[in-house]
Amino acid sequence: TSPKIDVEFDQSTGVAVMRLQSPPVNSLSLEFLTELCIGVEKLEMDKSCRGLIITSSQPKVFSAGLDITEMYGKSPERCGEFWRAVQEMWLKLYGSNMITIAAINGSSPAGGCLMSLTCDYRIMADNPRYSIGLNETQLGIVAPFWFMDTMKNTLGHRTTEVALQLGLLYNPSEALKIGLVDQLVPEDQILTTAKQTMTKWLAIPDHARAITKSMMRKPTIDKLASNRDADIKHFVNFITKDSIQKSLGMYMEMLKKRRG
Ligand code: CO8
Repeated sequence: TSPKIDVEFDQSTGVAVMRLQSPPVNSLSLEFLTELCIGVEKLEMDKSCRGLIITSSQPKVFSAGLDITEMYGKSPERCGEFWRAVQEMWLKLYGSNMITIAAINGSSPAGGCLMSLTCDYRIMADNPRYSIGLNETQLGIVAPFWFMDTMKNTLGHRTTEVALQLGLLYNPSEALKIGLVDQLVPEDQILTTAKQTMTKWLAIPDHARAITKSMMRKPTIDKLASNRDADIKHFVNFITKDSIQKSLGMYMEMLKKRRG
């Protein structure tokens, strides 16, 4: 199968651009997550790489979030393996020493929003058709504590509480207003803006910046890192329940119908 991630590393700037290219909607399957983690790990180990820009090569969509088919009708073992990969992605990105910028050039629900939230800075295309948010409750599922924590660290408690209970998806200007993204630009300027922003962040002594980032995020990361097995068990128990499987099935039907 063709690679789901394209990484272009510019030695002269120390900045890598990672393009998500898993048609149609960059949903996060086990295979996709595994590739993504390997890609990030490689860059992380390369001391000459200081910055990472994440964007999508699919039209209209940054990432549709977790691949729902990975959570529907699968064995508990497979669900567990999948969830470990989701954890791994979050731990790698949220804990990255690199400067990370999300260039959100399309819709970014649920896991796509989570991926954006792990970055240091978010730039979104100002297309009112695009939306971003943690919409889990709309699928009848519950965002795990570390999804919640990541959003809370960005938006604060009150806004997160409302956003999560209602499973709100925000258009770009709403997202900017609540701080879910940091900047809106016309879509064709998203990558140049991300590179310009990166230049500003690169001007700060790397060691001081990276330690500061790590100090800010460590308590949140430790909470999952020291509880991974319990979190997997909890996920598998939850997702394999008949009632939850039924909700997911209905949601997938709705996605397909909406299309026709
Ligand atoms: N997983 C699998 N397939 C998907 C997903 C997905 N997340 N999203 C879309 N698809 C499929 C569609 O079913 C459709 O398939 P088909 O061609 O067979 O009909 C195809 O991709 C294209 O989708 P659309 O026609 O809808 O494409 P659009 O460009 O119109 O819209 C969107 C793109 C906005 C991304 C839209 O597809 C959408 O809203 N998708 C659903 C996104 C979503 O709700 N994701 C939530 C995933 S759950 C998650 O990430 C966190 C779960 C935490 C678990 C906690 C449990 C304890």
